[in-house]
Amino acid sequence: MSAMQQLSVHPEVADALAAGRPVVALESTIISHGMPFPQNVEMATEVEGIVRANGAVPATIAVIDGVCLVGLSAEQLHHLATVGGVFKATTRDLPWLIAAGRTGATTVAATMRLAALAGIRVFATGGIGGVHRGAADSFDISADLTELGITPVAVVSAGVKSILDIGLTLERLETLGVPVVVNGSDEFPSFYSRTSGHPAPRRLDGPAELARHLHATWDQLGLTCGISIANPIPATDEIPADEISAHIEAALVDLTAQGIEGQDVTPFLLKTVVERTGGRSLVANLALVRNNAATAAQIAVEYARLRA
Ligand code: PSU
Ligand code: MN
Repeated sequence: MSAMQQLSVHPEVADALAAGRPVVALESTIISHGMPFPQNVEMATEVEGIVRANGAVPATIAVIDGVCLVGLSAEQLHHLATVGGVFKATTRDLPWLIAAGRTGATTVAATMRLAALAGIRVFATGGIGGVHRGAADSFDISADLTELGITPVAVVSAGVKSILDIGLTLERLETLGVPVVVNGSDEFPSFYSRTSGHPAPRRLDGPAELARHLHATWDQLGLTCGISIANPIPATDEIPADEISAHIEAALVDLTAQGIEGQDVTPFLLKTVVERTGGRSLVANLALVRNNAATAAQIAVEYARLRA
């Protein structure tokens, strides 16, 4: 059985791909483990609309009852946002979800892999995983980075949250051969803030230039890696780095105190930061996801033009 047979591609998405029209993949861990209900389902629905308004077809990716879905119906999206016991799934979890017939929300890594299998090249999310602080002892490095090294999908994010070690994450991406390009800024952004103290590894300005990078990477050079596109949060929505850092430090203390480990680490930190900022971080999170969805759709439109 081929990989494609375990993949259920929504007809609208399949039609767009067959015709070479732009499609943008969206992840589902942000829905089930990244934001509380009902903001999660509102965000997911709104973001699909933003992708459409910018000329591309949205394809939210998840696994329901062992079937890998590329493009969800409104009912499936609501199911995923509300039902209990949804597994957080990275790439290595996909075979288990299929074999056991279970339901899982896909991380950046698993979403990239399923998107690539379906033929989707552009993906919008909030933030990517990376090298955790203290990774020298915990070895905790997100499989998102591994996937970026081997799977040809461009991931538009707002950079890396300082719950992670941003400098080590950038080092790891360099080692893995992943291009890291910041859209319209000379500094790598840190999710809530436009700044991080780390310079942009590379900079390009706007969707047309970014689409040329996708074209050069895959079509002209034949590289097989992913691309990390960091899209800084709009200035009007940002939370200054020094304001958010106290909350992040406190969340990290909570993490250690409660002995949270493994794949629960990132969801715990995301939830704790939301609680500690009294929801302010959620407002910024929503704003940057909207911004990334628009940018990703514009890149997908320009890239489809280059390949036509
Ligand atoms: N960072 C965020 N928001 C998120 C995530 C990370 O700011 O929702 C989610 C994404 O799905 C990402 C995953 O792929 O967490 C990474 O988890 P881990 O660190 O366990 O690899
Ligand atoms: Mn981890």
